Amino acid sequence: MDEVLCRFLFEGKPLSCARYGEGHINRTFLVVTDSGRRYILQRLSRAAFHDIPALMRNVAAVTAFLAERSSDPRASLHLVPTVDGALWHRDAEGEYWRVYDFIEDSLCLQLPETPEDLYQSGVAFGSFQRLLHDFPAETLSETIPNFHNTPDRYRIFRETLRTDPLGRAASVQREIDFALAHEAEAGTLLEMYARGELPLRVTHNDTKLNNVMLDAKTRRALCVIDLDTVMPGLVAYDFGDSIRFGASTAAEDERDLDRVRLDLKLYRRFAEGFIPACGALTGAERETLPLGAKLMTLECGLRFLTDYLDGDRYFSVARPGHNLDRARTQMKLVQETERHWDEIREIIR
Ligand code: ADP
Ligand code: GN1
Ligand code: MG
Repeated sequence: MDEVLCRFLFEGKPLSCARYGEGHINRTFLVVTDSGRRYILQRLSRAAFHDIPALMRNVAAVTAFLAERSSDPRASLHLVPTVDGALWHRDAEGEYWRVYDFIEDSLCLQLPETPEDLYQSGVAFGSFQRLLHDFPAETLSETIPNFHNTPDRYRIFRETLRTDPLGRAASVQREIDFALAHEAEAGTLLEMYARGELPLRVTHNDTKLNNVMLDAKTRRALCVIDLDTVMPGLVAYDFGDSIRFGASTAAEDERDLDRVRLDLKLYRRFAEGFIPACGALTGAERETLPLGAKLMTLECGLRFLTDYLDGDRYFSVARPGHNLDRARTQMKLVQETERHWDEIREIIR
């Protein structure tokens, strides 16, 4: 680790470096230096990202664009350069590392403590969307091709099911059946887009509550983080992924499914933060938001199940069956969405 730390231009000498946060993709560390400054050091996932230099160029461009549009330095991520003036370091094993200033006096929540917290995350992700409306989208690389292409996620699922590399499929037939029974709807958003009914925007694509920082004192939206998947996309993806994670009554990996329900009060509060903050959405975009939430939940459940079948190679896991537990909560939330569909349509009228 010392070899990595000495490559970055920290203020002061690093005193400690410890694992940090609950992200599923990158390996994140908190670095504290003798000047009292704190930093986030990350080893980027090569399983998730196949062109990390291109990803880092996206992140640099988006953070610079956002920094220009706000006077508050805590309103966007800041990359710390290496001693050679680069934005990332590649070590002898070929791993990629980057450093951000730690966003101080902030909160990062795994579950909203009050509906207001989720409202604020809606404001953060909606504003992010609006601020990037004139970002030159064509300059962004697609860091994970087909990221929210749900039919393509089904294709990968079927392929994994066919090879069943660990022989796990037989033990999860119920979950497999659930996924297959929901396939028909998977392409609806992309079909609308192909018919010219929905505009392409610059979207975040990973709008979990723990990818936004709130101000610790005011609990207001401060900064959107985890910009690795900023790519052209549909607004329903960003709305949907936030609902998937934030409007649930339980954690994404809760094992007791009786505790996993969709909280419509949270659903409404997120929408109240997100929709106005986006600026002008078209009528069709607005109408697709509930479907976006359903499809993002279904897609995420499918991705967790696929990774379980594939031997947990993509998402970080902390226990055996972790990805299966996550897949099950998402499937429960899809059922919940179906059960409450009419009420949800009322919320997004
Ligand atoms: P992953 O892609 O693995 O989710 P993230 O970039 O989301 O990685 O980082 C993981 C966690 O680290 C976040 O959920 C947050 O708690 C924390 N984090 C990341 N960047 C910062 C930052 N600049 N300041 C403070 N905390 C951060
Ligand atoms: C991953 O990186 P993180 O933990 O914020 C994943 C998302 C999933 C999410 C499920 C690049 O998000 O797509 O929805 O886990 N990110 C990537 O919790 O695959
Ligand atoms: Mg994250």
